[in-house]
Amino acid sequence: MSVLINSATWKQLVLHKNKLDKTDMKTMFAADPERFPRFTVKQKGILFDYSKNIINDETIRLLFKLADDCDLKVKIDAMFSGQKINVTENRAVLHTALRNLRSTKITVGSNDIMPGINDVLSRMGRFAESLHKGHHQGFSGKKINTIINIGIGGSYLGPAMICGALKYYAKPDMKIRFVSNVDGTDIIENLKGIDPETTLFVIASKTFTTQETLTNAETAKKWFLESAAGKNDIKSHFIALSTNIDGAKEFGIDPKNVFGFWDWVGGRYSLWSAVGMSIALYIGFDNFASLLAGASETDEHFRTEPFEHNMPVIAALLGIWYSNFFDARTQAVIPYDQYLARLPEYLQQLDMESNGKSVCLNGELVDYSTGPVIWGQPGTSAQHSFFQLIHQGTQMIPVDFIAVMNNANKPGNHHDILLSNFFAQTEALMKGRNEAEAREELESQGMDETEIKKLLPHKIFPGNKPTNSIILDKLDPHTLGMLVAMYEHKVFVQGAIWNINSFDQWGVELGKILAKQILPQLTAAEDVTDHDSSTNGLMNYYKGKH
Ligand code: G6Q
Repeated sequence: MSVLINSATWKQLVLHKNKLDKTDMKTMFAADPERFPRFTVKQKGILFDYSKNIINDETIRLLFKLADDCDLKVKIDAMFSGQKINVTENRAVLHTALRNLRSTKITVGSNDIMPGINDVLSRMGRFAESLHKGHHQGFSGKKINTIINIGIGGSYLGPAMICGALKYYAKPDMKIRFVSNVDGTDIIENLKGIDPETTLFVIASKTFTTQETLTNAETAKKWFLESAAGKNDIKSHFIALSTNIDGAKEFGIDPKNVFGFWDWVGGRYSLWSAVGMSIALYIGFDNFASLLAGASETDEHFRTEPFEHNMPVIAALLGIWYSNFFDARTQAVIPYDQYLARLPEYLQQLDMESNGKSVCLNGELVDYSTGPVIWGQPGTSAQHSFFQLIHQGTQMIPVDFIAVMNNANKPGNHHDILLSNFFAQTEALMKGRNEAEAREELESQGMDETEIKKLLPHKIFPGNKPTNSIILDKLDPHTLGMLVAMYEHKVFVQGAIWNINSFDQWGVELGKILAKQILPQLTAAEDVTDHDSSTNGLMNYYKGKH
């Protein structure tokens, strides 16, 4: 049995959960009018209400004790100070340094990394400004007005989510598209209607070896050369964001247009690095800097606030509470803001690639659940599809509800309708509807007893479904930076408690290797015989038919 589940605190949490099973949130709310202020944390621009969870003071006390038992504070300091906490890759984890806008010294080994970070940031700022002012032009002298970001995984999801969320802040006339999938449809469809004279291709790849990205980049280069310009024009239409400067040069990108970063920036944590260039080009460098400043504010909050007021710590511990003590296997994130439509998809990678692990730092297999499945869609649309299962299905699904107070677009009373749904859903999930309430409703419709008896079981909602309500004052770059960093640190805390490495991704690396082995066999003349019979059969079927 692992140290974690054998610990006194873990065992106390198991017993405590059994006690809480005898009551419900509705009863706890009725007994305590102060429950909302007691279980709410405010950080400038964000309110985090966790009162609609199956918790009481004792739960929180035990969860904080669990965090202490796991040396959470020490682990937080280790990350921020550049210790090599990514032990399987022997790397520091310092995406927080990328937004250390006060430039306090941070070292990796004996090197202060801040001068390098600041140098890339100012190069990014200069490039973005020169493009926006029309100094950096396309080969025919026209202003660039279209960005095509080519990248996958961490070199795609962060920038795509942020650009979608901050569309309101886009530079006038600037368009952005993202190509990630190696399926040729992705690039072909995204090149439709694009003018090569006014398009900048941003090739984002930490390693600059990723098959999908390089294939798409080559196709883009071919299209660019065929449709217009000469080889010499590549330098004004292709830039690279990468730690592999030589790889980018080899592709043909002008070294002046390669923006570097470092191995201590994990792919899924890279939007704050040069990988954020597409964001800066789309919304302006000042807004990108505000995004960093927002994240930096959450970093300070996370590093310095006691656990009682620490949003990422509380969010993480609640997740542990449900994953490990209620056997909740998934967690939904529902933004009630259309601009945040891609947040769940971004969080899927952040959380599932980080904590989808089953081996502890000491190499032993875990004997408890780790990262849950993360999923979601924007509300209110989601209410009309999968909410049924959250209300009345057999699984417990904790939900993060996210709303924006001052929405940018408020035709008529859309925003009040939107938010009334937000409040109604969290309340309904908590309260449910008991038999008496369901009966009353049916009786008020004039139904006879036989019909009521038939329908009643279907009309009862168990309730007691946990939700967090996160309300942003405004969806601006600063607040978005705060929110995203909050989720990053939540994932970190859970990894720290589960004693896993949240910063490697050997599963992703395996996929990269396997596909490369199979590719040559698809074009070879002879039948494939060296795999299992299913894989051989499928590959030979494909070879014979295409
Ligand atoms: C993220 C992962 C992975 C990575 C992609 C793209 O943490 O490592 O999603 O971002 O595989 O890798 P490159 O940026 O190296 O092309």
